[in-house]
Amino acid sequence: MNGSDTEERRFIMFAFGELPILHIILAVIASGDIDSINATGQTNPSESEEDALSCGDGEEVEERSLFSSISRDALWQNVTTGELSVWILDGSTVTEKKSLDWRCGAAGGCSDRWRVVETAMNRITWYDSAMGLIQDWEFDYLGNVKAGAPLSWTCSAASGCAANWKPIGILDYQFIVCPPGGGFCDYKYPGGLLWHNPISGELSRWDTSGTTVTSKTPLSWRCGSGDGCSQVWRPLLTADFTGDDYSDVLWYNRTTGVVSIWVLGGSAGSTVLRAQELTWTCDAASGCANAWHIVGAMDINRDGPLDLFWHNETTGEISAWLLDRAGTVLGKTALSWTCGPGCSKDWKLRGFVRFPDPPPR
Ligand SMILES: [Ca+2]
Ligand SMILES: [Ca+2]
Repeated sequence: MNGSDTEERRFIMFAFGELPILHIILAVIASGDIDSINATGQTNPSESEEDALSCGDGEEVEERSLFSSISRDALWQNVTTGELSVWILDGSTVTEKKSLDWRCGAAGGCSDRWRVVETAMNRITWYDSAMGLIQDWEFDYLGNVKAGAPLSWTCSAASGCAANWKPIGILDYQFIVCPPGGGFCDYKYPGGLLWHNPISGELSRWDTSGTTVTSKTPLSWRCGSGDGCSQVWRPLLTADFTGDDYSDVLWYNRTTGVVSIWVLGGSAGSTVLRAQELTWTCDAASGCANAWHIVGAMDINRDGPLDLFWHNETTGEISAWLLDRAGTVLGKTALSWTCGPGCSKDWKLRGFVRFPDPPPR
């Protein structure tokens, strides 16, 4: 990002900050498709709710690294009941849990269709592979959820797209405006969404402006089945591990246990500059890869670089590898609460969010 981009985006942000932007968003919420991920049927918040949620002048957060460090709470989904619950974290200490008022579970078929692609701040990005929709939920300090409009492009089963392409994560979050009273934050805006085709090996970023997809750009490297890459490597998530505001792609080879980060850059954030391996591994031979799986990235020790989180569903432990920006694992730390067999059967850790603070009294 260069200086002129920064200024332009800041201008756009403040211009929108003076408008009742959520009214605009709510006016274009798609109708029927939201029902499938909204067990309470609240597809259309009342006018009074819209008023309460409108963004006014806000706090500006522009650094991706800061953005990452403030997504600090753990989001859980109960795949049976659909409940969404957030562990509020103070460092590695879980202080309490809070619930969202919408659900997505097996009842009604929601969790069969919709899966979480990304979590960040007070936002959950879902993908419905049947209809091909990418759609956000946002929640406020009370856990009240509203759905945004879906992206303008889809990747559906009917078109054949969903059989070949998988969404990996959001790219290049830039600006966030949060109202001072703890309402919904406004994003200016995810720069894109990364897809992977494990057959052809292509990775493609949809470049987005708001919820409009403006173009698509292939990454400069591939990982497909022809050379055996996609049989052993899985792209698990996108996040900025190097602290340069460009999202990177995290890959895991559970056989060898190697975790590798494709460091992205270039003018469009689509050039793979290098692959950076972490200094610790979690392989199959030692039993590690069977016991542990990667659940997200978040800066738990507040030193800037993101840390990589793993969940052991047998012991219940949720443990982070503490990273620097060169891929060195400096140590590990575990959350104070666990989710073992009685819990992990139904509850899945989907990533990290920031539960908004309540308004000042
Ligand atoms: Ca980066
Ligand atoms: Ca850290």
